[in-house]
Amino acid sequence: MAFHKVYLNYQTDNTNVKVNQAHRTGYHFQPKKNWINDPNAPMYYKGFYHLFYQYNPKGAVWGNIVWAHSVSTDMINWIPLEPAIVPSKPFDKYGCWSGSATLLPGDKPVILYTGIINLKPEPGHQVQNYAIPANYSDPYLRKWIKPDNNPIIKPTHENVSSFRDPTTAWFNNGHWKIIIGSKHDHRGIAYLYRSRDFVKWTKAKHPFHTKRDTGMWECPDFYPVSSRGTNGLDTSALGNDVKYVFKASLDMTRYDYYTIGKYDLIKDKYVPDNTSVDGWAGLRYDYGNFYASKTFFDPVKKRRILTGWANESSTSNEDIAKGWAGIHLIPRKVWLDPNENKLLQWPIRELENLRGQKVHLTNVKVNKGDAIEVKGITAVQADVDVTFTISNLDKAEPYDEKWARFPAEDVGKSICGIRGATIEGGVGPFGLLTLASTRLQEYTPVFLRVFKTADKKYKVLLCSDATPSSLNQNEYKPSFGGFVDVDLAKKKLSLRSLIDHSVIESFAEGGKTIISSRVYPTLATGGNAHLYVFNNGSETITIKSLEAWSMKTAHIN
Ligand code: DQQ
Repeated sequence: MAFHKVYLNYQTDNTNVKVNQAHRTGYHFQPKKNWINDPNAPMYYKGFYHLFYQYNPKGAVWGNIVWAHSVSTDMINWIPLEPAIVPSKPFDKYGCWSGSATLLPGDKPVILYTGIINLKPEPGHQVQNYAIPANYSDPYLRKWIKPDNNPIIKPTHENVSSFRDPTTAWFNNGHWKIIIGSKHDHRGIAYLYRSRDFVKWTKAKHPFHTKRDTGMWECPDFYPVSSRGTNGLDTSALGNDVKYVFKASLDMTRYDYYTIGKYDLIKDKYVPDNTSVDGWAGLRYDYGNFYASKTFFDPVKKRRILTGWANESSTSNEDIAKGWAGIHLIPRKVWLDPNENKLLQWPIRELENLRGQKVHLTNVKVNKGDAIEVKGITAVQADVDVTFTISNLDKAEPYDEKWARFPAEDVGKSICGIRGATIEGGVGPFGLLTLASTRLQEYTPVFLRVFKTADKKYKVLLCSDATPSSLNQNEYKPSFGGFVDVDLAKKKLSLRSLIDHSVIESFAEGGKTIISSRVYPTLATGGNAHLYVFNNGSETITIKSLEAWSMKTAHIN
């Protein structure tokens, strides 16, 4: 379970290690070398998108954490800048951990972040600090000042090592408000703090939200979404057509969970809807490798953008040998599904500017046992979007009602893992064999499987299974899965996969269910990688339409 590990010990400087580029991505965000984790303080300022991120300047495992900084005009191509916030003061001497940006009136950015003031108790004594730009007229915001009145928030409870990751602030009733992730025993907690001036903060009497048995809540996020259309809202937005999203990154599972709910302005509390399960049997942004994400409102295109971190699934020794670890997934636009029970997510349109050579297939039948190669694109670095039609659903396998109560981890392990891409079904498994070697010694299948309940309702499962992805025995190769909330009346299902050397991001049904997998093929690399459409279900399916593009390499850092 390599990507669940956090390495607390500092790694010695390995800047002389030769960086192995074989599994580096071509269009995903990553620095030239070394370790990265959480995205921090994404924002738009004076013509540039800013991204800060947790970075170890000295090696490919977690440690020596600073806020590295890049800017972009399209969130796909990035220009690296000097780290913006590095440990230097008593209030952040042992680390500058995650945080967020808020734009104060007059377009004045301020960053809140967690400082580590003592290595004991592990993983460190945590306080909250602020930082402001040294020069507001610099659109690159190169230099940041950490005023001497820091820290501005200290833990008031005994749990000083579980008090971190302040959110973007929102404003109402004369106060700025933020939440900070924490826990008490096994109870996950988001503490609410209020301030009139952004410097003096007071803890609210009641937590903003809390849930038993969920452990430490890292990187909480809270934001409004519109129930009318796909536009995003400013974080302070209120109104009748507004619902709210609360996300916690659960340290116990290392996945991001969210609920849709209401914001009770009288009690200043978040209340999840009864259609949203709170906790680790609940909704996930991504049913694969995706953690410590953050959103922000993009005022240029009036959308809310979500970015998350995907850790490696390789061993830390392999990471040290290759000289880097961690990528960010492609930023996604997020908005509320019209039925208001979940979010929809889609890669930002700017990504499409990297599309090159294209192939287009229509109305191709895929019979049981077929694997049809999609030729004419660079399969190792591609974007593929396919719509399948199914003429008959009668052969769908029976759905087991106990699956409805499975947390996503069990859906992946116990359904996708056991009924893999090669296990014959009725309707499905069908989908894509990505990063496949010539004789299929290696491939990562991304596939759909249709089940039928006792009362004749259909359930669709999306799987992304790393088990056959690599001949290398050392890697963590999980089977990931998530059900897709879709009405099969039209007998149509869509799947889009972004394939990039060691990552596959797959979006079912226009972004209802998403799975990101990290894989490390030994044969299916570079020009030796192939892409197939396959079907191992007894029911023939049809590729109604398939568009696939070679993706150009982005200019990243
Ligand atoms: N990563 C940061 C913490 C956060 C964790 C440290 C989540 O602030 O809780 O690098 O990955």
